[in-house]
Amino acid sequence: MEQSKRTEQVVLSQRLKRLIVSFVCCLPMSLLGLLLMLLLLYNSFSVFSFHLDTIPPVKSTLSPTQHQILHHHASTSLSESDSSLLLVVKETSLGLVQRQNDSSTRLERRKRRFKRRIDSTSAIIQHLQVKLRQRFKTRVKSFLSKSSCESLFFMTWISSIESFGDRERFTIESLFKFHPNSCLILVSNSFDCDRGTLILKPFIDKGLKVLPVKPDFAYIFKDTSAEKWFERLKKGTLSPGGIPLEQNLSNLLRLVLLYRYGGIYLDTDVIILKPLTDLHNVIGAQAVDAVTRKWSRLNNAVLIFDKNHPLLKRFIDEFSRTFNGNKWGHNGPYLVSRVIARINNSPSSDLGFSVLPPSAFYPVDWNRIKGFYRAPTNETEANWLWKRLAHLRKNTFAVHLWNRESKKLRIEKGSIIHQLMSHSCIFCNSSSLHFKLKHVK
Ligand SMILES: *[C@@H]1O[C@H](CO)[C@@H](O)[C@H](O)[C@H]1NC(C)=O
Ligand SMILES: *[C@@H]1O[C@H](CO)[C@@H](O)[C@H](O)[C@H]1NC(C)=O
Ligand SMILES: *[C@@H]1O[C@H](CO)[C@@H](O)[C@H](O)[C@H]1NC(C)=O
Ligand SMILES: CC(=O)N[C@H]1CO[C@H](CO)[C@@H](O)[C@@H]1O
Repeated sequence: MEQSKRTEQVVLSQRLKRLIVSFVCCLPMSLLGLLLMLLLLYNSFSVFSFHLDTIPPVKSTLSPTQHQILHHHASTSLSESDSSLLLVVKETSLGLVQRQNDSSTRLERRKRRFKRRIDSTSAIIQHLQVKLRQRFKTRVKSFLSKSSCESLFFMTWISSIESFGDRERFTIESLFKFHPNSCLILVSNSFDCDRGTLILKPFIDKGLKVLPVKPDFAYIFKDTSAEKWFERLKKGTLSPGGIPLEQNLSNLLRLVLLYRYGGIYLDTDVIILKPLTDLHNVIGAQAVDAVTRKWSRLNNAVLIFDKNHPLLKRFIDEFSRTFNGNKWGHNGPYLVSRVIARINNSPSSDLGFSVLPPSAFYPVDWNRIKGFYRAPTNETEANWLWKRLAHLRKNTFAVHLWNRESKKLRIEKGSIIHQLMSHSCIFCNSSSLHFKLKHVK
């Protein structure tokens, strides 16, 4: 009897463990908190009702059968809910029952059993927290060791999975089109779930190597100046500013990921046009001065750097030092421009990197991107389009689509974007196209 109950408990705690794992992995922290709170509430109610049921009979002398019932009743109502947080309530209720000190040894035993369960449950939760923290590190490590990666790509998605659309998926498609033997680590708080797996399934089915993984910021930022910045942010001594934090975290995350692992970072609104594997330690200019022909603004949508590159360290230091969550671009494109302008002004420093011209990654400015989505309407426009296309094919590695500037634009058949997508697709069924893409070899 006792034996079978114990095995039952083991099974129960194992089931609980699995349940918690599956929940914790897929829920944002706030939801998790709410869930635990609800459980707590539910539990306190169940304990309350247990009192009402059982205390009156205790006052009178109990027959053995009633005893059985009480015992049974108590143990089921108590084993129904499991969580270390809830057990505080149970202990108090147990004290009340014990005051009746009818069958006190049995209650003693039960109390010990609960105590064991408290310990085992909190151990599970502690273990889980450690596991969650180690998950990023170990998963990335095992992914990299078991896949032989010709090159390593990073993308970040610190946003809901629902907002990861067709265009974002196409960035992955174009990346693998020209780097079929590379690896992609998709650092995302929302991708590490069923729905994310579904989006990535076609790629994985094709044997392409992609790992969606939740960021462990404490681990990723460790031993960089970002660590202190993150600490301050967590403690609330740093104002996150009026702007959503996601983009700013993404601005920092890309720098630190490359610093830690080295590789190629891509924004999720980029179409790759050719292999990037010959590029090392490069950043792209998005604009050049019309007179001096020198760059006037750099961008951080595409970054290719070796591990531990000193320029990345400068970027990270600058981020931690000057973060301002209220100014658009301050921690992103303006940051990289600021840092490199400073380096160029001190001629003694050679950090070993190149600035590529806008044609490399930003061949079209954000305020002209519309033209790339339109089909030509007359011969003049058609001629312009073919010339532009030939130039792109020759000089451009990737086209940045400027996020919101083009998000709602409809891709017209025959437009530049249509032609580029036809050339860079693997599945060629992008739903942002209202017609079928023809596969171009
Ligand atoms: C209840 O327990 C106390 C001490 O634990 C004992 O002194 C008392 O006699 C018990 N009462 C009954 C009714 O058994
Ligand atoms: C495109 O094709 C892939 C692979 O066949 C499929 O998994 C995916 O659902 C398709 N997407 C659309 C939008 O049709
Ligand atoms: C072609 O169309 C554009 C815009 O629709 C117009 O501005 C341009 O004048 C046209 N050119 C010719 C030669 O018709
Ligand atoms: C300082 C800084 O770059 N803040 C950025 C935070 O993210 C928002 C977008 O969500 C940007 O607009 C801000 O520029």
